[in-house]
Amino acid sequence: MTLNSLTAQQHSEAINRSKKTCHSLTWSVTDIKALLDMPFNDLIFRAQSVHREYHDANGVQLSTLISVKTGGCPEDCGYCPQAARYHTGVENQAMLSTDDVVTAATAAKEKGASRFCMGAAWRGPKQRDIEKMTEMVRAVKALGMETCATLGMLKPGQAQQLREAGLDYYNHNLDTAPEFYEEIITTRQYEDRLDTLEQVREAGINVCCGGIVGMGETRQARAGLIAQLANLNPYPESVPINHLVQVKGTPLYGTDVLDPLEFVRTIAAARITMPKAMVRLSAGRREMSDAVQALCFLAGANSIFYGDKLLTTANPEADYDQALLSKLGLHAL
Ligand code: SAM
Ligand code: DTB
Ligand code: SF4
Repeated sequence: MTLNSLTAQQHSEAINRSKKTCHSLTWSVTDIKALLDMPFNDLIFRAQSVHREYHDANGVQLSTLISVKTGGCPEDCGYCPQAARYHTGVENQAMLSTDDVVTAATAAKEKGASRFCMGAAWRGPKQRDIEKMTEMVRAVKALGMETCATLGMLKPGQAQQLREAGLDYYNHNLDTAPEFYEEIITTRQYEDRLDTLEQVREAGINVCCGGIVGMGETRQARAGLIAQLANLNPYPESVPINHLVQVKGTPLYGTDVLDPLEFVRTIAAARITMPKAMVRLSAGRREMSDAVQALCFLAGANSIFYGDKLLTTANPEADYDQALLSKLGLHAL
């Protein structure tokens, strides 16, 4: 039986079975492609049904990002404005002080963010970087916020040090399907990413892992990305779905822009296949209409990046987002 022919009740029974056995459902790429191929209304209805079974239907979690070390990265990620080899106009900035980070986190908390995510343009942190990061994590945690970091690949022992400092989440994305990956990044392998994710898991840190759509991939490749994420055992607690922000100077600048409804479908597939996860409508919201964002929430997104800036590119102004949430009757979690 294909997923297309599963009734909503059968689907819900399958999920209940998986809850009882504590195993994550395994999803084939074909299953997920079948979801993405569904009539739009059926797909959204199914995603919204799953969403309501597991989550507050009108709650949205707010995470604020800060770039603690900007630009000059040795990697070649084809989407990234911070790669040293592309000329994007991003100014390199040495590591921020813990005081600067605390000031920004305090402001984010006052504006309603519950989580503060610290990003660094590294291939991976060196030991002295980990020492500074643990200091920042401790300081942000002391404000009563959830902490998240995205620092690149981790070496053995580093995740443990971050956990001991109070790190709640580590963000490390698979970015795309394995078969499309080499078109985008050559300086680190898919396996390297899976290895870092395993270390994060083993250290007892929640996993935040997702990808980017709109990089010229096929629908089949979007299904492949979701399958990789959904089949992680257990699947990530937090799944950021980024829409490519096209930055002049990066190789992906000028890529044909994805139909926004394909983005919404990807969110729905993430929600259906990872029912308990927080699905984050991530980069690319500034270029999205309110109506498309509303469809993403209907499809099961229940988290956003909140604050005027992502890492180096613009995000909607906090006041704009507050007005959007209010217009949709959504509340911050
Ligand atoms: N350097 C670390 C790493 O790559 O693991 C951490 C920071 S990196 C900027 C975090 C994630 O941001 C990337 O994995 C990618 O998914 C996302 N990202 C970067 N540039 C983007 C862009 N232009 N549009 C959408 N997402 C982007
Ligand atoms: C994620 O998945 N998206 C965020 C966060 N994790 C670190 C980053 C988006 C970056 C967009 C490009 C920029 O602002 O530099
Ligand atoms: Fe470096 Fe991360 Fe950007 Fe890749 S995504 S170039 S690793 S900062």
